[in-house]
Amino acid sequence: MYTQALDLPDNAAAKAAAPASHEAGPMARFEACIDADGRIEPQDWMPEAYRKTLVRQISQHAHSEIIGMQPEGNWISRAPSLKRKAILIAKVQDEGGHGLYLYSAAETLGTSRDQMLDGLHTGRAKYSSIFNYPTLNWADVGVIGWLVDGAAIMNQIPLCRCSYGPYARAMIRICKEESFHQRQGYEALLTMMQGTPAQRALVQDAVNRWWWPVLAMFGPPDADSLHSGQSMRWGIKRISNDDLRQRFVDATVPQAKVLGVSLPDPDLTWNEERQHHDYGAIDWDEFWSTVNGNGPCNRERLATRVKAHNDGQWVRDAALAHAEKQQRRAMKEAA
Ligand code: BYC
Repeated sequence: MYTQALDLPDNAAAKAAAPASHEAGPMARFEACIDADGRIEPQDWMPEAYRKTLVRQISQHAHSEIIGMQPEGNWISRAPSLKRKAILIAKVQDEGGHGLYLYSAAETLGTSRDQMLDGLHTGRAKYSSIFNYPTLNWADVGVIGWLVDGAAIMNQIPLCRCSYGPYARAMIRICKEESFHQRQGYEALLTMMQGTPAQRALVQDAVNRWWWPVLAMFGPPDADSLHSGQSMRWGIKRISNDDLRQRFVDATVPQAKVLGVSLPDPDLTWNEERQHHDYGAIDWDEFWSTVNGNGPCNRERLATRVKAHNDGQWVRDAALAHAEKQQRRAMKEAA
């Protein structure tokens, strides 16, 4: 359904194409590797700005995954059947796992997990705007799968070809899991749409509330996107915010038809000349207000996260004490 190719370039060939170390400085080798579509690995030299951009994007991404556990996690105890509960638990656990792969990928750039979490907990670091919206009814869980995970896959498949190796490799597994998430959401909604008029109304209500925040999730328009130009030159981002948004709209319109819901945009029409759908204006003031901490659930999300972290302190203390004990025992045996 979201079919940008997953083909990966031949890294050995790209590295071989880079000038040998005696011929060129590290910057020239880095640029040659990027130009040849190769992978930069943690031990390779890289410009500080490239490192900083990656830490920013990967840590924001990791924060989004773990904060993203909350809106759906709120429904685990209220899932309508054992089957739906089991699926939802697995999905929310997957999001936690994605956060862990991503923190690990960011750590290879020399920033510790503690530093990254401190940024999140003190409100200095960003996470995706979308997770600051509430999940008001059960259909919201299906709509998050269909639209939020659908948007995430659209954005993340190109990241499987990101120039930084550890991030690209983490994204391959994440995208496979996101694909399951998207399908389970769509299937849950199809089931509700075959139910009672009240169930259909819940789905339509959820679609009406999530549609515009999901479109904003791809980030500001290209003309206002601070980082896109440089990130695309470095092969971190492969497709611009607006192009991904357009691909998402084009992929989602037929899915909405099959589902039997309307999308809440009177300006949504097929443009024969462009061979794409036109769509209405996104409320960027609302987006920036949410990104800057004033969305409907920002304070609640952050407070829940900080509390979970503090409540888990004893687990980290116990794990450290256990590791120290094992190390002492190993040293005693070796002596
Ligand atoms: N929300 O120059 P731009 C998931 C910020 S998790 C908040 O275009 P860039 C899932 C941006 O950070 C989904 N902030 O930036 C989990 C920048 O601010 P800073 C998360 C946003 O980096 C659980 C400023 O706006 N996905 O799928 O080139 C359950 C200017 O933007 C947002 C990722 O993180 C936003 N929506 O492009 C279900 C994917 N958009 O840093 C699902 C990886 C923009 O200068 N990230 N900003 O302070 C990316 O692909 C890119 O970072 C973005 C932004 C497309 C998000």
